[in-house]
Amino acid sequence: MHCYQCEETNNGEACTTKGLCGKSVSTAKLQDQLIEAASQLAYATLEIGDCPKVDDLIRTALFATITNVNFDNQSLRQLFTCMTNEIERYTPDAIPSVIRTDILKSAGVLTMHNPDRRSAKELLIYGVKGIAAYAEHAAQLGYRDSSVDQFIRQVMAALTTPLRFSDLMDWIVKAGEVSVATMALLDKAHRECYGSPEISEVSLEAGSAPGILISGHDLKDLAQLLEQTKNSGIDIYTHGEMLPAHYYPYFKQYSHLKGNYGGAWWQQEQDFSAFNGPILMTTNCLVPPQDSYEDRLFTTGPVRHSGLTHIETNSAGDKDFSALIDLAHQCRAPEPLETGHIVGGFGHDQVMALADQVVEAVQAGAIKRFVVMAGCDGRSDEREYYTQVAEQLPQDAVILTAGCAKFRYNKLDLGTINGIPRVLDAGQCNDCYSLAVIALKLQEAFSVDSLNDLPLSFDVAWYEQKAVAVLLALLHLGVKGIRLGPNLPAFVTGKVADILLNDFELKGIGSPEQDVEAMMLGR
Ligand code: FS2
Ligand code: SF4
Repeated sequence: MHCYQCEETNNGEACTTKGLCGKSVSTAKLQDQLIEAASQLAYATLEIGDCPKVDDLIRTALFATITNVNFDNQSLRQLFTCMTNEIERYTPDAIPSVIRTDILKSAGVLTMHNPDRRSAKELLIYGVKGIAAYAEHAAQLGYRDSSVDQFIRQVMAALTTPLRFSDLMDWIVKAGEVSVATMALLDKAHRECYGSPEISEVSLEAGSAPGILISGHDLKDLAQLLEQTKNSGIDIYTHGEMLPAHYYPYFKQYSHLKGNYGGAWWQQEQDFSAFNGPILMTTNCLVPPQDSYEDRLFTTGPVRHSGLTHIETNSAGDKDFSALIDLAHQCRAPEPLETGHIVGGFGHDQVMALADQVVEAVQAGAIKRFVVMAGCDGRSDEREYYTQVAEQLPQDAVILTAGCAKFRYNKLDLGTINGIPRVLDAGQCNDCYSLAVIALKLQEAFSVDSLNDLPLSFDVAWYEQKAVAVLLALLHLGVKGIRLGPNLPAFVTGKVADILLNDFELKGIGSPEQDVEAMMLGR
């Protein structure tokens, strides 16, 4: 086992015995094999043109290997068998046992010996995993972009061939472009299905009826759960990355969508224990469950853990949540954790509706700087940095956020500027796309040549591979000088680090005081 794909990797180097996320050696091995099988399948099918079945399989395999998604060896083995069967179908002359031996031999990070090429290869794979996850969410809603699927297949196929360092860097650059396109596709899917996010108050209070808690990123699962629990006497609460669902007009028709419960993903052990009712995890981030709520925790979609009940999709593409609903009727109401509400819903359409106000506030000097503090949250105490930055930014700075990073500061009372809240939450991590659209609109409004000429700083928190896709997207858009923390990726080393740090001026974080001062000076 050599896994260093997330920010919490052991000692900032690699998890080699057991993941800090809970991933076992055997799971890590199966996931490495799935990545290799995805490459081989991509290679075998490169010439067949559009093939949703193959693309779905490759996306599913990539998504299953993202941090905190799949801890279930049995399902990983099944997926591996599906992939090898498909490879055999498209390479009828090959001997099946040879295909499998090849995959097992080539799987794993350390099979690439050259450290620079290894770093570039892993950066590329992690970016593609993030792209695959966002593309999968869009596909679930019926939105596909064959150029995204083609890219995933081409890049995975290319990884089976001997690539030079410069080839890998070219693919990485292209991945940034495709990442923007994929997030745009998902943004379109979400807005067309559920309306454009709008300013919304989200309650943090627990009601007296039993509830079901839904976490992860999949809005379609939420839509089906809300429909199936209408008039049932059960309240629905969102957790973690499902919080932004409250910003969509579509979900407001359901009065039993009660509010948001708890904090970011890594706080789920305490939040799920206190919730008392059933919990549905629709995607990452799953933490291996505690006994106190294991029998109330269900998974669906890409997320799985041995011992947990998994809700499958039926042939009509629907899911039956009656097991959760029946259980909810037998459970107590959630323990109250918090009071009050939070405000969010600043997707690009909503911010553009406020554009005149925003531009006026900048021109009048009431807003001096925008600081993008999007990304992920995580367990480490170092992430307190983001709370302190939010607190220490002067009153004329506005924070633009998306992703679960916001849980470090979205409940602070940071006030407003001319009626505009100082924390503008666009939504989930994929809604970083909204932040890019907003930045591009600001560039237009202020007639500057580049995003880097705007009063805009980036202080991004990362944790898993969707954040890598977002980072590549920002680099593709020409953003320079991004602060990335709390620690730079362990997989970024040697020549890759040189390019990111020198050409893109990527930097690590310092102390909150230093960084706030530097950002306000545009550095
Ligand atoms: Fe947060 Fe976790 Fe959103 Fe990441 S809930 S770190 O996988 O996808 O952001
Ligand atoms: Fe370690 Fe992160 Fe890999 Fe889990 S995903 S094994 S914590 S590096």
